[in-house]
Amino acid sequence: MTVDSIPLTVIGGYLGAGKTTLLNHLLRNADGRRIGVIVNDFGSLAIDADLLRDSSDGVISLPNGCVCCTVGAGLHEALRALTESQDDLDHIVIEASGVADPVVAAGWGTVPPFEPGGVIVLAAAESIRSHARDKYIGGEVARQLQGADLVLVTKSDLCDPEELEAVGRWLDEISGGAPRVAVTDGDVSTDVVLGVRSENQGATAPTSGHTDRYLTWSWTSSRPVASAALQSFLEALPSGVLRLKGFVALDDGSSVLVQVVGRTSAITPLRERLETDSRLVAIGLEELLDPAGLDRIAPS
Ligand SMILES: Nc1nc2c(ncn2[C@@H]2O[C@H](COP(=O)(O)OP(=O)(O)O)[C@@H](O)[C@H]2O)c(=O)[nH]1
Ligand SMILES: [Mg+2]
Ligand SMILES: [Zn+2]
Repeated sequence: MTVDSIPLTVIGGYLGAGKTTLLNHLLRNADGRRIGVIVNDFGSLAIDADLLRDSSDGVISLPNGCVCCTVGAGLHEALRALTESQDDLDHIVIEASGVADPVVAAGWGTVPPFEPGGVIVLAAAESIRSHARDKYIGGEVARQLQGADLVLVTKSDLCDPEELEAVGRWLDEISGGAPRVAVTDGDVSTDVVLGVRSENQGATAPTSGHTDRYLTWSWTSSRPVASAALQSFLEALPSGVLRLKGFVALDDGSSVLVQVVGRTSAITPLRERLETDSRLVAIGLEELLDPAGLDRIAPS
């Protein structure tokens, strides 16, 4: 019996670009496809995997490092675990961490029975150009876009049409003319995303040491948090926090999802599930993030 090969699609894009939102949309619109998912969270708490488990059973978490370098080898184990638990998978999708080079992650994963799917790179319309100009992170952001087989311009709802057009032209230049689609809240056809097949094949070496530049901070608590304390914490967040996310159990018995991307934060009630414990994870550049400072302002 021959085993059919399984396409492996990698979703990349900088911290907060909308990768998990897109993946959730794909899983909820799978139309009968059996999709296995591997989520690489840079921090130690697997927040995204939990968000995706509400939409799919086949989710494996690869936390605590970056899939293009430090946990690259762990990807093989995760792939094996997925195919062993589900022998009829049609497709595998990897959400790379926001700092990963998705082309390198795709190279790691392309071993039989897997074949290259596409490298899909998300670019948040309202921030991608300033990120690319940033002296600390610009190189990573550009590298991600240069490897894209398809660029999805996310958060297009936050830009006016002229701005969107200018971002589009800029993206075409940096991505070398990769096809580009604008999306809002991950709303794009599953066929379009999973139908992409990569032209770059084979392994590529990661840029050594890029993860050393980032620090993560995590916080857990079994004590319910007052809503006002959560608000004050978010307002006091230092600018060194590039991204923060997690679940918080409030003292009124409800639970919320907390999302911070740059200067934007959102608190959303969790309806599908109640958390008894709170857990937050943050990431920032080593030079600019002070974990002890975050410990001091964290809700008590
Ligand atoms: N306005 C807007 N927000 C979005 C869109 N897509 C995602 N977000 C929000 O951006 C934040 C980060 O999204 P997430 O999918 O977790 O990004 P990831 O870090 O790349 O996985 C969340 O608060 C999302 O609700 C979009 O198209 N428009
Ligand atoms: Mg994510
Ligand atoms: Zn890496």
